[in-house]
Amino acid sequence: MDCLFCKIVEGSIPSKKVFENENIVAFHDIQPAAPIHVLIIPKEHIASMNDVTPKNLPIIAEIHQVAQKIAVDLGIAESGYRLINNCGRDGEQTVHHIHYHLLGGAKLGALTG
Ligand code: IU
Repeated sequence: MDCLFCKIVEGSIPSKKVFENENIVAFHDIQPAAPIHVLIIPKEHIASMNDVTPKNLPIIAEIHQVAQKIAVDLGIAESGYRLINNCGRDGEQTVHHIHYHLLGGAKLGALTG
């Protein structure tokens, strides 16, 4: 499958990983939108939020636990952060392997629509 994030999971495209276990990989975004900008992805290819099924829910839940851990490890748990999923065209999803943006390290601007 020609999926950039599957290649990052396999290691054929390099990334700066901050976390990895049997289900999940997290790595620094190449174009950070905040001082800390990490992408958290399941190793399994799920194209978008629209494709999450009951079978996938344990991994989606685990992504939240991983986000907590990374926030602690990177020192932003107390100051706060955002966990964002972009879905589809209007959500400006550009990579079609579900991913969660963990953003922090500065006071973030208001969400705009
Ligand atoms: P989006 O939610 O699909 O818009 O986010 C995709 C993100 O993937 C975006 O922030 C990119 O900077 C990031 N990214 C990356 O980290 N490495 C890459 O090789 C590519 C995109 I292409």
